[in-house]
Amino acid sequence: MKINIPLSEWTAHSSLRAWIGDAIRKCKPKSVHLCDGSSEEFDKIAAEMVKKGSLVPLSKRPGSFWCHSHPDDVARVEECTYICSKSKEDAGPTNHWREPGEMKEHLRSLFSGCMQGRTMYVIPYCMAPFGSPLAHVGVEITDSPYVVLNMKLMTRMGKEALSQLEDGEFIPGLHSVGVPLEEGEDDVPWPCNPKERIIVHFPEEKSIYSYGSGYGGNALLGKKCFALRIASVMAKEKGWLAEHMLILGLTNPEGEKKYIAAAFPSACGKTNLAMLTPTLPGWKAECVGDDIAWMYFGKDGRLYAVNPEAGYFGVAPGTSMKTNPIAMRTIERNAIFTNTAYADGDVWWEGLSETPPPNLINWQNKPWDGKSPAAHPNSRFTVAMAQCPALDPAANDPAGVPISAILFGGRRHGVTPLVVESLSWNHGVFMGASLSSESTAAVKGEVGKLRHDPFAMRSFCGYHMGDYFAHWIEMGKRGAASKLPRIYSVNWFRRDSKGKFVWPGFGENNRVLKWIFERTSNRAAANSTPIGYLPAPEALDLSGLTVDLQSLFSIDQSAWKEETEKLKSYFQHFEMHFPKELEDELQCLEERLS
Ligand code: SAT
Ligand code: MN
Repeated sequence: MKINIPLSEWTAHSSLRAWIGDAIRKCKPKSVHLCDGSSEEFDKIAAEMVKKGSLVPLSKRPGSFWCHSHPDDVARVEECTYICSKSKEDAGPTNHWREPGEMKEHLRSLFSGCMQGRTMYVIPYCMAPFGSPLAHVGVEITDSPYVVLNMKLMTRMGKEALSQLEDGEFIPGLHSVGVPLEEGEDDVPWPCNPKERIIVHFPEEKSIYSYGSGYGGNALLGKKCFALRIASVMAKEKGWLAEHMLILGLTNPEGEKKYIAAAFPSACGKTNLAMLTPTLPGWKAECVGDDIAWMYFGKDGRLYAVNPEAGYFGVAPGTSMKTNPIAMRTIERNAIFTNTAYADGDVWWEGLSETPPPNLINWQNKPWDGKSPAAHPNSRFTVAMAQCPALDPAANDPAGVPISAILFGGRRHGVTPLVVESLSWNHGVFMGASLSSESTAAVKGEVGKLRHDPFAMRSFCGYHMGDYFAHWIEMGKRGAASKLPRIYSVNWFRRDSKGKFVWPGFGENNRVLKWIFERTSNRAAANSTPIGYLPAPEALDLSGLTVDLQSLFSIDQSAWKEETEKLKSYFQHFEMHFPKELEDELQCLEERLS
């Protein structure tokens, strides 16, 4: 077995060395590469992948590559994602569970010899800015060079992360595509093993195992596995929050700046909102993060947020100079495109331009038939946030940014209005718990089906969701009451009777954010309704825009009564774990509606 540098030279950390040694004995790779995170390393691995046919360099985008996956490895797989806490009760009703000992046995047999004929890469990475009170180091062992390249773009990866670790604790993540190679056997461009696919978390020992998939959140273990599922457990234990939220800085024409965090399910426009181009004169928006926020209360009693990631894994289809010019400029170079279409040295996807370029190759590397989607609906770009022209100056600040407002949003064609302000912290927590959204292509399965997605964390909470709600209630008591962020429910996706979107969205969301911005300084008017505070007429800046306010804000009493009935039966899943405070909120809502 070949190794690029002796393990003892790479790290002095004894339990890290022991874990790597165990993984080598178990997985039996042909060679081992201990990563340093340098650009030379990135270039070398990318060149090897190009030679093998796994990546195609893009002549029109410097430093960028196109890549297409196996047709059955295109999204997160919730049905094979497990939280293996000691007791089943602790995983709660939103997670799949198996007894940890039994699962360990299964994993032992899966991983045994699984890297034969392949290189094992060892990737140290740091989630959150170096020196942040929330910064944590993870180490991912993988046999996928694609994962190494993506982790380099998405996280603070390499030597510096390793030196941050010193002799401290790290989150181990073992990943394999699950396709050992016989001596002399040829590899395929995208090895994966959909039949044996499994993603497992042990919340007590804080470890991650992923087998059989090479795609996105299944394989880039720093993202959903660590920064959400494992981190949510750490946050509960230590009194902070790990959330599926973007973080955005907003400056008004007078130069006053505030930060907003917003939770939306996967593929519901987080990246677009995080990179918003304001349409109102004099407003400026800057991006701290587009997917995950780690938040804690500072000594001053305010809630602070850091983005644990250092890059974006954004949905490509629909991204264009019209919808998200900031993202378009971010991905002009040094980006990896997975499952988009390809033509003449560049990538293409539905919505990028009105007419597709000639000689288009679809996401499965076949000439496009002109009918089926050319790019997979969950095709993605991976890019370092350092390239974002609207990167917030505080994006790398170890202390994070103070949060003035928290938004919860779903994709709903009816019922929930454009924007509602909660009556209190607990009512806001109730809004988060009540979130439902129509399903998207980010998850394997049916698209467009309404499902409960509390806090947009349905797939990402590493423990009992009822206890998670209670943790949010508790957190409200930790901050200074007058400094707690206000909480809002938003819905950009309401449709009229003909099925057309009523709200233009994208940059025009600036108008909703302006109202929220001013509300948090008590400068904008609101009307009290049974479901919360709605903007008073005139308080929402609609200058130069014609929209049907009635369709955006109407509260259909009977639809809301039905909604509360559905919530009541959904919340029963959480049994004794469902906090009393939220029961009270539900009851008060029912009373206000009657
Ligand atoms: O989980 S992924 O990182 O593949 C994307 C998402 O679903 O948010
Ligand atoms: Mn996400």
